[in-house]
Amino acid sequence: MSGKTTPDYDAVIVGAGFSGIYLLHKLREAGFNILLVDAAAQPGGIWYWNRYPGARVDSQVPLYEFSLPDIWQTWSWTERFPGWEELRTYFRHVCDTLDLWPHMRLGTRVESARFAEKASLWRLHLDGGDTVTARFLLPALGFASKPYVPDIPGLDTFAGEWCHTARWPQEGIDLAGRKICLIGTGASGVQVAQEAAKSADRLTLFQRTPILALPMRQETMTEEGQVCEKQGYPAIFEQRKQTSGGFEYQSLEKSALEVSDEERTAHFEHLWQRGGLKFWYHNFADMLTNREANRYAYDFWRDKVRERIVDPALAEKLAPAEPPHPFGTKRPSLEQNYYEIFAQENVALVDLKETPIVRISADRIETQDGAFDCDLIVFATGFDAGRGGLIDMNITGLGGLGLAQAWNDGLRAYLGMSVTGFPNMLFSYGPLSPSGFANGPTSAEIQGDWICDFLIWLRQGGIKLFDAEPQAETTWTEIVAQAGAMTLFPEADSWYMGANIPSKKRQLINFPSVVGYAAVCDDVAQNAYRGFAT
Ligand code: NA7
Repeated sequence: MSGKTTPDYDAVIVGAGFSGIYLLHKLREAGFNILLVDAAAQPGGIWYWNRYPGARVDSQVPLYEFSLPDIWQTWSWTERFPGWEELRTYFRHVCDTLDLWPHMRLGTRVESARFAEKASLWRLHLDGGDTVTARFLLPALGFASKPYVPDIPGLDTFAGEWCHTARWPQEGIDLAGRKICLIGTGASGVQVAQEAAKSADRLTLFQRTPILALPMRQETMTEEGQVCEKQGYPAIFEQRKQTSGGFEYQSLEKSALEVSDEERTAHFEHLWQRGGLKFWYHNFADMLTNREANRYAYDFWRDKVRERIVDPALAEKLAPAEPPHPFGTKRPSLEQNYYEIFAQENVALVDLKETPIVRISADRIETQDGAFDCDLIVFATGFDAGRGGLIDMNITGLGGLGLAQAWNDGLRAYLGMSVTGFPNMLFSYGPLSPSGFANGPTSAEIQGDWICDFLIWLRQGGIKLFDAEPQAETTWTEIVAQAGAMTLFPEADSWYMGANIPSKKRQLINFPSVVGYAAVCDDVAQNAYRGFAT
């Protein structure tokens, strides 16, 4: 097979989450010969790997679903914020309805991908020994495919069980009666904590930075209710492409500083009562750009949370008087009863800023001032977001350049889709696109449509090779940095800034506007795919 110049497939997609599945559907419709490969045994992407108790999405439906009429007209949800099991079932429904199964190789990991320069095609080595070739390589790995486990001395001596939230065993772990140490209080930590608190003998939560969590306000959904609601879906799907976050709502046009105290508080209260991410995305125009405006939001959040915590010392740890970082510059997760669990006798909070972890031994976690017995350690410690999964795919471009090497000095990518020196490769939902900021399905569809149109354009022109021009790549990378510099995001040590991974370059890893991004991509397409050398 090594000398072949005709590829097995027009394109290989890697990843069966929202972006990969959408691409598969669109490219097949356009008549391309496609293979989709995923290491997971089932479609669902993030919802395959994240199956810890309590794992659920924090963008509500119908925003968090495909806008394809064949899908939403034949599907109804049971909850406004569905859990991982329902999301997995949804993905099976999508694959059944769109007849995607024959084009998918699940349970198969891409071990490496190398661009064969003479033949202008990608050669992929799969685990199990197979090799496949494709004209185009389309990684669609999501931003959170590479879990991060901190390097804590002694983990290898721990005699109990441990796992990362995104590598929860498929057979599950029974939390009842366990002594659980949970490290990390991001979105995943909050969700696990709420579930574990129900039945653990002891749940000890290790917090480095308090999460600024918002009320979810979960709702059950009925089939009859959705019949009526669905009349509004097409407008919602159209609307979500016109916003910065890919939701149906946008930030206000007003500054928090130009309204009266009463008006400001009334708007905060309105958002708080509506629940979900609205307090983050439907707030005043300058909430994420002006410290004073941001401080109003933080103070409102803090006072609301403190109403739910009786012990003042605990309140100071969970909702400090002074903000740990500007509100919303780390992802505010959604909670259901997070602040109440700490009143339970079986739940304790350890503040790692006061007493850092020193080591793990056979049956405990030791901090500077204490030791905490456990038979299960859960790492809810996040991801090497944006780049981790792509680097693990061992992608090699022109001249033997590896992607890890190409990103040595930081992430760079034209339009967040294409890296110079890696011809015929486009990633969807990758770094320097809106991915981590945006509602997943909105971003997946915008990028999926654009990639499909680009491949059609190449086919029409008989073009077999493209590469991002270095200047176009540099300019886009700078545009993302400049967009970040206009916000408060650089002030937080967040995964948005790459600051959660030791040695990762500090830079904003996502573009902060879906609608702005879509406009640039449209403009590039209108101008004969400017910035790509063909
Ligand atoms: P996140 O949001 O990255 O959260 C990771 C958490 O783990 C966070 O509280 C971190 O504290 C903590 N962490 C990370 N490293 C350590 C070490 N070494 N010691 C102690 N604590 C640590 O990941 P999630 O899985 O919760 O959520 C990821 C995204 O999925 C989320 O944003 C949504 O978009 C869905 P820190 O804040 O860095 O001090």
